[in-house]
Amino acid sequence: MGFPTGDDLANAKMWMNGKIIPWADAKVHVLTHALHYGSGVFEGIRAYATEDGPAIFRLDDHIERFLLSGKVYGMEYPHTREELKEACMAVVRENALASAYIRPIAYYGYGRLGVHPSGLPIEVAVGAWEWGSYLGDEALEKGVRVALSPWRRIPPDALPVSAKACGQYLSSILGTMSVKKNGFHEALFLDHNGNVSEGSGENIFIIKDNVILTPHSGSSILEGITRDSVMTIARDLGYEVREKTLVMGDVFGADEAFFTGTAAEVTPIREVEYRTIGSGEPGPVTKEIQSVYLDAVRGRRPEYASWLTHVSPRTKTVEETA
Ligand code: PPE
Repeated sequence: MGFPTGDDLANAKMWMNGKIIPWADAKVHVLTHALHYGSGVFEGIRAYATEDGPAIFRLDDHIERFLLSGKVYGMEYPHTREELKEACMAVVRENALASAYIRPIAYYGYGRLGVHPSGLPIEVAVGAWEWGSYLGDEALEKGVRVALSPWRRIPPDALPVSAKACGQYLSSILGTMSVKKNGFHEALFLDHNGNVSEGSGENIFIIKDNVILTPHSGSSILEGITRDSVMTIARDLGYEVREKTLVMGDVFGADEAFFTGTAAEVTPIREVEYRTIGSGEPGPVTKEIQSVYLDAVRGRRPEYASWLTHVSPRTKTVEETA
């Protein structure tokens, strides 16, 4: 199943404000605050098929970031951490998904307009569907072609970049629209100082002389959970990993480069701004890290088992048991 459409809708389910509801009923009013001002926060989480059924990757960390993002924008969710985790499991279970992309969102709802959001309801919803390769069918295997966004990343003194807020994706939208029109798979952003920042929905890593480098948190990046997982995996494999300021010259001179993100997983970068990275093929270090990551998320690496939350089977209601 791709993004649920047509026939899928007949049975697809969403979690909204504490209840499982039909997909088609998960609606908002056009005068919802978040639609006008981008006043929402969200998460992207993946569940993978494992030998023991679907398991959600780093669920606790995603829910933690979801709560922190909300806190930045003054949203007190009317749900506990445990209820939010259960909501993520419920959408996988209720849609009978073997693997899934899970999208929690919280936003200022309908009440009145005007920028200041006081007194507005906080709506929380979670959807799930199967989402294959984010940057194209052959992206994981063959790598992607990247161009620079003509728009720079939002500086950290303009918006708190550690919060995953809806409004800041306008920057990502402008960047991808610009580079996709020219046939590239993804946009790479510079920060307000002209240093390398991140992709429209991914963090970037480069490899030079077997050392793995990635922009540090001061370069207007969302500190990705996949980025963190990959740093752990790389160090466990014996590589030196450094977070530092990177400039475009570092990217052009790299032996290898790749993107990380929940949706993009570990995607090799084969070209940036018409320049081949390394040999132009996904490099050996990238492939090694990608392979461990894709195994870890599927429960094939016992050392990373604590990153997985297995989706428990639905407990039957009293009526169903009777
Ligand atoms: N930077 C940005 C701007 C970003 O959106 C993401 C995730 C990351 C870095 C990587 O973060 P993490 O997923 O925690 O490793 N982007 C999400 C949304 C993509 C979308 O198009 O929507 C995602 O990967 O789910």
